[in-house]
Amino acid sequence: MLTTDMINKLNEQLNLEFYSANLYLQMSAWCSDKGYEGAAAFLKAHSQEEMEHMQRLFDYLSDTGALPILGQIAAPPVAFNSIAEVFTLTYKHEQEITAEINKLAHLAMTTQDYSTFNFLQWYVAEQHEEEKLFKSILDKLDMVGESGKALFLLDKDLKSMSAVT
Ligand code: OFO
Repeated sequence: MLTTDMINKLNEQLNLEFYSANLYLQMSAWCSDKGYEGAAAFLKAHSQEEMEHMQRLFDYLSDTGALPILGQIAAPPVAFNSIAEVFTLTYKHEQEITAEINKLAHLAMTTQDYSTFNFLQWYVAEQHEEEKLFKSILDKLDMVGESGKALFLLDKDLKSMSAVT
């Protein structure tokens, strides 16, 4: 049995995961529009992963007898200055999500809600992977620079990564 506070906070996270999915899907549309088909495929695949993050929270709430509530989801940005800006924002966004998951884990621990604490461990591990993944893309961008040729190669690389994210 979850506390009302925990139910509210898990629902907030559920909606945040929806936002992440929309953000990456919108970024995917921008990339596709600019001809970065690899980046578009990568972000689209990642958007689907975010929907799975949302679904896990939905199921956990439901399975513990609470009501998942789908609220209003903020509109993501639609225009970006460059592919570097897109991936700088994704990394920043993942860091923000990690901070939210950490807050949730802290609440679960300090209220002795060990079931939720255990449930959240999957997200703790996942955020570690997500930050690592997005940081690796930023590192590659730093390494190759932003010439047309460099971006073409990075885009090809992202295409191959889209199959494994
Ligand atoms: Fe990208 O981890 Fe969920 O939001």
